[in-house]
Amino acid sequence: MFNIAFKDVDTSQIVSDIKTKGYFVFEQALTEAYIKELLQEIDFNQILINNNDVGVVIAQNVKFLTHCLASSKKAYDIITSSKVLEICQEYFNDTYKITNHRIYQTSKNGHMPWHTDNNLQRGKQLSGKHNMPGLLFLFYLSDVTKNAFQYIANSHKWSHEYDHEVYLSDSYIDSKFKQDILTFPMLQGSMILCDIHGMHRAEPFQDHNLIRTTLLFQVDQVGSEYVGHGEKNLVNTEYLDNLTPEIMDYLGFGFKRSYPAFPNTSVATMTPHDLLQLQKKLLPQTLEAISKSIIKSLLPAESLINAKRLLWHFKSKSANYKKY
Ligand SMILES: O=C(O)CCC(=O)C(=O)O
Ligand SMILES: [Fe+2]
Repeated sequence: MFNIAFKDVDTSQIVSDIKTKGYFVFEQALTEAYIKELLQEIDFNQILINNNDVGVVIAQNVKFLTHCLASSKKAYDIITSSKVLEICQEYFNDTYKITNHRIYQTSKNGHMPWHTDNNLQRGKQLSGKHNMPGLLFLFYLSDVTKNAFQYIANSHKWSHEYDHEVYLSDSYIDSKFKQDILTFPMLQGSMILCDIHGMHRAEPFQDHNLIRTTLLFQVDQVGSEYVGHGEKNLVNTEYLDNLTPEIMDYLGFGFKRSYPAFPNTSVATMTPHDLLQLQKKLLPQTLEAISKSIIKSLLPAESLINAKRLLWHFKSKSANYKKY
C-alpha cells in the first residue's frame, strides 16, 4: 500500500510538522499498483438509481463514492492502516473518530471556496465551528497538476477569528493572505495531511480534459459534549479483518452520528449533460419495462410462473451440459 520511503518517515516528524506548520505532505505515499487496484473497485460511470447498494452519486461536476468503507476494501485498508492510526494516536491526546470520508472525482471545472473543516452541523446545515482537534487526510488518486489542494500558511493559528463565517471570499484572501497561499500540485499517490482548523480549498480550475480523483477522510477528537458529531459510517463487515478496540472506537462502533452523508444529492444535483445521458440510458429500459408490463397484463400469472419454470430448467440443463 505505502511506498517504503513513506513507511520510513518517523511518525513524530509528521505530527510535529502538523503541529507547527499545520500540514504535512508526502509525494507518492501510496504505490501505483495499490491505487490501480483501488480504482478497479469503483465504477464512476455507474450512478445509483433505484440500486440496492451503496455507490456513486453526482453533485454538479463531482462524482462521489461517499460510503467507500462499504465498497472499497483498499480504501478501508488505507483508512484503518497502522500508519494512519499511529499518526492519530500521536497527534490526539484523547480518543478520536473518523467523522467523514469519501472518494471523489472532479472534472471539467471547479471553484471551491476557502474554508476550514471544523464544522458543526444541524441536519444538513452548518450550525457553527468547533474547537476539537482534527486532521484531514487527503490522497491524490490521480496526478494533480491543476485543481491542487491549497493551504494558507499558519491559518490554523488564526482561522478562529472567522468562526462566524461559513467561507472567506477569494478577494478577501487575495487582499490579506495572497503571499501565504501554498499550492500542492503532486503526482498520483501523494498525501496531504492538515489541521482541520487551517484555511484551505482546491484551486479553482477549468479544463474539459481534466479528471482529478481523491480519497479524503477526516478524523476528529470528538469530545463527550459532541455526541452525534459526524456522518454515519457504513462498513462492509467482510472488510473487518483487523478489528481491535481502538479501530472499533475510531470507526465509531456504538457511537451516535447525526450528520447526513456528504454531499446531499438528488436528480436535481446532476448537470444537464449527465441528466441527458441518463435519459438516453433510461429510454430503452423504459420501453422494455412497458412491453413486459403489457405482456404481464395479458397473460395469466400461472402461465408466467410456468414459463419461468421451463426457462430455469432449460438454462440449468444447458449449463450442466456445458460442464461435460
Ligand atoms: O479536494 C481538495 O483539495 C480539498 C477538499 C476539501 O477541502 C473538502 O472537501 O473539504
Ligand atoms: Fe475542506
